[in-house]
Amino acid sequence: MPSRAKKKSLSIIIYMSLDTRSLLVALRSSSLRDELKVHYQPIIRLRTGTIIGYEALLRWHHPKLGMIPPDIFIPFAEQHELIFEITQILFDKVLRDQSCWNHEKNTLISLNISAASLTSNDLIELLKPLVSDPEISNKKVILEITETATLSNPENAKALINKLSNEGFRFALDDFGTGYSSLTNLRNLRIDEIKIDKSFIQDLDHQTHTDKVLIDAILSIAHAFGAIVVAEGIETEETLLQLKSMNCYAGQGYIFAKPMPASAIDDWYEQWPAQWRQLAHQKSHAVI
Ligand code: G
Ligand code: G
Ligand code: MN
Repeated sequence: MPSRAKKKSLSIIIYMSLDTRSLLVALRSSSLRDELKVHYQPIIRLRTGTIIGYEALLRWHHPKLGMIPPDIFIPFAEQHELIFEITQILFDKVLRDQSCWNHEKNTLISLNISAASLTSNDLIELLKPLVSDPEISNKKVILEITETATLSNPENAKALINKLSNEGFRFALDDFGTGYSSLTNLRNLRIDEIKIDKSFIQDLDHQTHTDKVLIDAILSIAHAFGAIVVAEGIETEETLLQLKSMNCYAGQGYIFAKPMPASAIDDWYEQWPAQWRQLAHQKSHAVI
């Protein structure tokens, strides 16, 4: 079973075992703010090993319900109109975390934006305090959107994206290739970055030719639109090597780092040059 499907079914099992009333109470609780943590995963330029930025990912550990994955609680919060509060908590924490890491203040920060937030001007209000901080300017923020987000209200989404693009925010199409409207979105929206879904990436080393052909096609399309490409879910050296040989611009995945708390980033950063050298060295062996 592809890992995405495996993860989805695990999420469904967690969801089935959760009592939705308890989940709703937990989401409305005042302790939610303390329970939600933001983890960060580096995004790496594949040719040079340069750190381009970090994707912020929410983690929720509830004292009684345990770990609840974002692909369970985000859609649930959207259904119950609690997503605004969660996005607010995310932005507050990202802002606070900026003081935690001491290196390369210029790297980009990628934030996942849920469908519901894209249809309202509240998003602009939420972003204001984040980008009025001297450490974070509009140009540093990439808003990752999924196809479902743009589908639910295409005209509103387009207007909001245009407005924010004019203010310097950049947009990434997340999970590219898994929805019904990838190309329509590219045509209609101002997209700066395409994130190839990990289901395409993870089968790259042991699948038929198909995924390679698809990734090549996505790279050409992105190039034509002037968007950069980030491959998600790189786990093995073989995959990394393939993507580099295809001139894929950037990637993220467990081979570089798992999502980590802000307090761990400086330590990871310290050892990164050595880790990259080792990966590059293995590459030269593999080529020979
Ligand atoms: O980190 P993980 O693989 O468990 O994330 C699962 C899904 O949850 C991903 O699709 C990711 O985009 C989404 N997700 C993680 N953090 C956030 C967040 O802060 N906001 C939104 N809207 N989605 C998030
Ligand atoms: O949908 P979105 O792209 O936002 O999801 C990103 C999620 O993918 C992160 O939450 C992270 O937990 C997960 N992820 C990141 N790198 C890897 C990887 O190498 N393998 C797998 N299986 N998941 C990953
Ligand atoms: Mn994402």
